[in-house]
Amino acid sequence: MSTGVLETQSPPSGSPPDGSGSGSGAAGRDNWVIMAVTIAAFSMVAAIVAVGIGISKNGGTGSSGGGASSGPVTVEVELGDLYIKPAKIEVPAGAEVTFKVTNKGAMPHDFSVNGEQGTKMLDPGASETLVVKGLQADTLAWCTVAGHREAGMEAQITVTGGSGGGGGSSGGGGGGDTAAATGAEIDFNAKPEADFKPFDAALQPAPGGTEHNIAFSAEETVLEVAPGVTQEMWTFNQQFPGPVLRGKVGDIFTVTLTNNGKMGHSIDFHASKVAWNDEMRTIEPGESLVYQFEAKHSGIWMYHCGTAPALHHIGNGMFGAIIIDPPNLPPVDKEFIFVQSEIYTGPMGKPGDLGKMQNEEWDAVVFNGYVSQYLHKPIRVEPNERIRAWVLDAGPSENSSFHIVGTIFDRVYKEGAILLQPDDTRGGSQALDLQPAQGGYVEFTFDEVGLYPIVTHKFANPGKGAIGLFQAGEVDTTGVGGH
Ligand SMILES: [Cu+2]
Repeated sequence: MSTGVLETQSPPSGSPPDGSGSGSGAAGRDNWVIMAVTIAAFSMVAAIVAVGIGISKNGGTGSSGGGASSGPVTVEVELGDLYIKPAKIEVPAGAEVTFKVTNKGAMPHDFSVNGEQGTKMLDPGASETLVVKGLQADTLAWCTVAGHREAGMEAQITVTGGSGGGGGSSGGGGGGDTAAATGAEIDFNAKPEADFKPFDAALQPAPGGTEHNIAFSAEETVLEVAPGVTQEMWTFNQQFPGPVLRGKVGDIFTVTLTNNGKMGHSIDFHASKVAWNDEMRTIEPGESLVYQFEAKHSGIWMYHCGTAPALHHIGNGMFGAIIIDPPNLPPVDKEFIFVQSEIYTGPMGKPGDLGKMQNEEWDAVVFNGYVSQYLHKPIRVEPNERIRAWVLDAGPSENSSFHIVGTIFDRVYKEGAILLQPDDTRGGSQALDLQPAQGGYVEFTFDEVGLYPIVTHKFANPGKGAIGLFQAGEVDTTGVGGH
């Protein structure tokens, strides 16, 4: 019965793979970054166009309600994924208003007037009648499920007649951010603070023993995801991505998940074969569950929160990698891990924007949870070392064409199979292609002292943060990305 947490990768507060600090202007690299930034600027124009379309699409849904001058009024309200109909409601000042609210969506929603009076959380198909009396000023109503309001579940309530609009809807609207707009903006040229510590990409070997007992805490954690940009990430053990777990085929993993957060969460290990309705069930704040499985197949697997809407929980950072070593995995000099994912910014310090996630409008694509972190802190290795890089595409929606500029992969493993081995009869490989929730590894050496960019060759994305550097040997890096 071995206990203890598996070795885990550090979050951005861990130590860097190797000090190396800063960098400098190898001329080729500069051109490369200029190219990436140019591409980023171009794609930003595309994003603006897309947002424009989104706004016009969200236009009013017409109004309803409003009846006699100040007699009782009934308003039928439909909740869906993710809208409120009608989006504009008119009621007479001071009237008794009966909202007949029905959830026609596939996920739970509620309807809260001004954050003060509302229905209970309504399961799909459920209805509730809500009576609100004496509204005197314009106000808003919304769904209180995290992210739903930002995604469009907000209705305007206009009060007609009476002493008039103006005034603060009794308390200024309590809910804080009225509209998420476009979320926090990432400056891809900004540099992190001098004491920035990247997520440690160095991967440790699997610990000994065949049984692994692991404590996981599900909770919301405000983290920096780009220089000066914080988001409320939904995390395992306060990390984005979550801890890296490792073992071998036949090992037993016993994971105790405790929900220390403020909303329901769950966990789904792709490395396991267990019943979805048991181990993967959602637990409420304060609850725990034990998720035990035998690792029957090797691979690099995704684990993630699967609570609805899973897109929001994954898009907000609730995932990680578990590596089950293939039998006879050859020794190498160094191993690293890169988990690629997108970031869809919400307002500063708030959760990511579900509406952007639904439209695949990511603001950034990152390796190990932070924009361009290994550009700022290159990963130090030595020439001619054999290096294995494990890669997982966590998505939730974007694929990866993992590539390292200046080398060739001579051994490639993807989704449980060796695709390529070093051999005089075989060629080389330039990119590992992964769809969301797929993983593999590549092996390579660097033949010369110098800098080697790490990218996804889906070239809109390096300019949005999916870029880093390996530094092979002593290189004058004054000025590269750093300080
Ligand atoms: Cu979750």
